[in-house]
This record gives sequence, structure tokens and C-alpha cells, in this order.
Amino acid sequence: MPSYNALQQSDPLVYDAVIGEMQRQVEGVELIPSENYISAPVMEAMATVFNNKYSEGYPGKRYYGGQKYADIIEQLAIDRAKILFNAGNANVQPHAGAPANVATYFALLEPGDTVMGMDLSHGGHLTHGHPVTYITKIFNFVRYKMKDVETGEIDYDEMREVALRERPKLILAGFSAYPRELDYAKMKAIADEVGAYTMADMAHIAGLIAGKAARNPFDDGFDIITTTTHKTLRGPRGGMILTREEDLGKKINKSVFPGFQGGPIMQMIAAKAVAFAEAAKPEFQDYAKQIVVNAKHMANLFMENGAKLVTNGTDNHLMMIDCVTSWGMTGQEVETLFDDIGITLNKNMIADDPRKPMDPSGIRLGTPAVTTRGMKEVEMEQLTTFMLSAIKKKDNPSAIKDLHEEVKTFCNKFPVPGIDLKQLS
Ligand code: DSN
Repeated sequence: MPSYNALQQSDPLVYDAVIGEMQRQVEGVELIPSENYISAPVMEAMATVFNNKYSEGYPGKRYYGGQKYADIIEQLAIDRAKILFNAGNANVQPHAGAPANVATYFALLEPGDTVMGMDLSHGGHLTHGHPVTYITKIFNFVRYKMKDVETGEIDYDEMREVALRERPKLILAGFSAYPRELDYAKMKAIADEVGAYTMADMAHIAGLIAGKAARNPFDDGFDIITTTTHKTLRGPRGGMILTREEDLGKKINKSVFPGFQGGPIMQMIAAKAVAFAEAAKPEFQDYAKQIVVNAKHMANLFMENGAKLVTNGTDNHLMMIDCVTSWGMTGQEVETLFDDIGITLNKNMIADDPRKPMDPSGIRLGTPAVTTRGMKEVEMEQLTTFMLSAIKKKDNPSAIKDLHEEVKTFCNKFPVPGIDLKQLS
């Protein structure tokens, strides 16, 4: 870990906030399912002089000079990503997940073309065609949903009917709040029937796919995978677009640069390369499997204690709890209560939620970050007990304060990779 001495000297306000955030991460429990802790090598690669370099173009084909080392790191990231996900092409330049998705739409579609994606209220993502996003002014989005919110089964018959009627050019799999696996083969069959491309936005489950704890959509013939690199994949904040066929990758590359972005963020690409090498190690497979074991265990514990989970369980790293039905509380009330005991998760709409996005009925939580800290089933039991106790004692401020102290003591036993507060004292 860097000493941060120079930062402390030159900008104490920023330094204090950095140290405060480190303390928050160490002393608290992170259950937001899209968050994680990067390793020290990934963090070191991010904080490098590659920040100073402009590298428009691709390895061997750049617009500026001085690319000897930039080419090395970008080619490493590309090659490692291709092996990790069995891809024909990897574009590691997208600055984040949303630009990766938008660049993909522009690579494949003409304005006015139709895209079919999962409804946001059933677990889809804003960038899959939510009306508040600009992209809906350009492309026409149609939706699919779960047939049965008790099992999470997608209505593939309806999806086929809508596809035959609307003739989408792109069928999109992927989600940010759906706790089950999708049937990529069924989606691919529907896409083939209407001549659509298939794209999986696997941002949430990229680490599970890399670690062989979830199915790779390429195995069912999907054309494209987009992802962020900082969630279960445990890399730096950023995005990536993979194609099964090398040729389609050429369209993607043109769309990312010069079509959409300017200079790539080379220090993040260096850190992506490091993270992909980490994810290729056998121990990452153990990590990915444990994420799912932990999530299933926690979900079962909640349900045994009377909580109502959307789809009644999970197959992946996350779960959605209907707080109104479970505890007569809103998602916001539960988020705030758990914040008070040092456990972070997020309020979230549940399927067909009658409440509003900023004040929804549910919460979303997951196990990628706590699993990185080495927690296993027994710790999931402890965490669930903390959360259920908080709900029981919610009207007793001193009991909530005591619980917060217990959570801090518990966290002491599980170091966060890349953070050593003792080095700073
Ligand atoms: N903000 C991310 C998440 O939490 O799922 C998705 O963009």
C-alpha cells in the first residue's frame, strides 16, 4: 500500500477523506452485490504513470508516439481477457459498463432499430433501455419479464412472440438485480429465428463466469459479452466488450474508438491486465464458487427466518428481499438501519414494485466482497444474525449502537486486501 505521505502533505482534506473511506471499508461489512475489494497488485497498477499517456488507437496502430509500454499492457489485457472468457476479440478500452453497452449498440444497430432487453423492474439495467436514458431517443427498446416471480423463470414463450412481432436486431441478456441464471440457449434460438444479434451484459457475474461458477454465454453461441471489470471480476473500475468471433470484434473496436470514446485510460488497462491474470488462477475458481455458496446460504437463512425473497432464493451472488412483506419496513428504512450497524447494502425495487425507485419496497444484497475477505458459511450465519437482530431492535438506539460495535469487532478478524491501516499510524 502506498504511504500517502505526499498526499497528506499537499492536500489534507483529500487525504482525510481517503483514510476515512479506508476505515469505513475495513470496519464495515460490504454487501452491495456490485462492489468488491481489489488486490494490492491491482491497486498498484492503477496508480501508475500510465495515467500520463495518451494512446488513441489500438496496440500497433496508435495516433501518437511513445507507445512501447502502452502497447505491452493493452496487448496483455486483451490476450488475458480472450483466454479467460474464451473470446475471439476483447476490447478493454471502455471506461465503464454504460459506455461498453452504448458502443456495442452503435456497432451493431442503425437509429430506430429495436433491442429487446429485460425490464428494469424485473432486474434489468438502466442501459438496457430505461426511458430515462438518452439511448432510448435513438433505439427502440422492447422488454421481457419473469413469467413467475416466485421462481424467477423468464417468459421465453412471450419473449419469442414479442421477438416475432417486433423483429429486434439485438436480444440482450443480463441484469443487475436478478438472482437466477438465464437460459442463454433459449434466447439464442429466438434470436436466430428473427436474425438478431445476441449480447450478454454480464457485468454482475463476470467473476462467476471467469471462475466457472456460472455459465459462459459464448458456450451457447452468444455473439457479444459486455461487462464491467470491478464487480465479481475484482478488477479496476472500467468496462470491456468481448466477441465470440474475431471479425465482429473489428466492428466493436471501431465503435469504441474512434466512434465513441477518446483516449483509453491506460492505468486502468494495466490494472485490468493484472486482474485478469488473478482471475485465471485456480484459487479464483474457489473464490467464485464460494460467492455462490455464501449467497445461497444467506438466502436460506433469511427465508428460514420468515423473510420473503424475490424468486424465493438465488442461483448467483445476490438476493432481493421484499422488506415490506418481510418486516413491514421500506427498503430505505432497512438500508438506513443496516448502515447504522455498519452493514452496507442498497434499497432496490422488487418485481412489479408498487413503490417508487427512491423509496422502494426491497433491498439488494450479495456476497462478492465478504467472500473476498475470506468469509464462509459460518460468517454468513453471523451476518444474517446481525441483520435480523437489528430489525428486532430497531426501536432501541442503544442496542443498535451495541450491535454496531459487535460488527466492528467481527470485521477485525477479516482483513481487507490492499488496506493496512497500521502502515499509516
Ligand atoms: N451500479 C451498478 C449496480 O450496482 O448494479 C450497475 O450499474
